[in-house]
Amino acid sequence: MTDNGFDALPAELQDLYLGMQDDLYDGLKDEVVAATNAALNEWQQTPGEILARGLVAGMDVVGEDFRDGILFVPEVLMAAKAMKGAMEILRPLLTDAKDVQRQGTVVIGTVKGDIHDIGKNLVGMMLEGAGFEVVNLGINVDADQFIAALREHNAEILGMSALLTTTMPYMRVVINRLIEEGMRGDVNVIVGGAPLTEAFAEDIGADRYCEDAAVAVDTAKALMQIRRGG
Ligand code: B1M
Repeated sequence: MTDNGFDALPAELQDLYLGMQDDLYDGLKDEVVAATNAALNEWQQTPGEILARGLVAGMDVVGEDFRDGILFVPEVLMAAKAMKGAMEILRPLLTDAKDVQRQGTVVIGTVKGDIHDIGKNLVGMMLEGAGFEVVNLGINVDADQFIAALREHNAEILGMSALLTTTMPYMRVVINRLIEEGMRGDVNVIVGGAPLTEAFAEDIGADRYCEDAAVAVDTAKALMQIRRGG
């Protein structure tokens, strides 16, 4: 989701994106939605470009100021609502899997104790758009819920998200439960979220760490390919 093309954009489009970032910061949902529509319809920007240049870039600033004590939970919640409003506009574009080869089923959720869901939902939408059946269990999901959903949907892939250093260790609990239940060999596990690293994913026994939603899609496709013996 990184974007290096911002400086090359027309000044007017740069202004649109900078305004979108400011409005997201200020939690102005209607304005962020309007700017998203303008970027799509007047500037023919792709959902990926809008996310990288406007929404995720804006949320990064929110995160920095939240960390530094400049913004507080209510303000961050407003920013999150504005971002979700824009994501609803992008959802049909991201999830439209017409003419896409059907892939497998992914059960996805944010782990127990953690209520951050924007990134996880983005991953879910992009997986749907890539042809996966996505069972999104939401937030604060415990091992029992993950195991039950994997069984019910006969899913090939489990995707876990965590945004807090205090909740990421719970991923290990879920993976250990998969082993106890004799399911580990049947399910590939992908993990992601801002505080995670490749080393952490390896340490807890996940199959892959995914830095962002685009990587999650490529990784899930690659895992399906391996499962098919390709
Ligand atoms: Co929270 N929060 N928050 N927060 N919050 C962070 C994560 C934090 C880094 C902010 C900071 O201090 N700079 C910090 C965590 C510090 C740490 O643990 N190291 C933090 C904190 C401390 C907290 C609270 C504890 C604050 C408090 O109450 N004192 C609290 C915890 C609540 C809880 O979960 N129990 C809390 C609450 C909240 C809100 C509710 C206000 C709100 C969440 C609203 C919501 O999600 N519905 C919120 C928000 C919005 C953030 C920040 C600002 C933004 C997160 C976000 O949505 N980013 C965040 C700061 C930050 O991350 N920069 C912060 C945009 C999103 C697109 O990116 O989620 O990273 P992200 O997803 C990316 C990748 O990580 C990856 O792909 C996505 C798209 O490319 N990815 C995956 C994510 N999941 C994946 C799964 C995959 C693959 C890739 O496979 C399955």
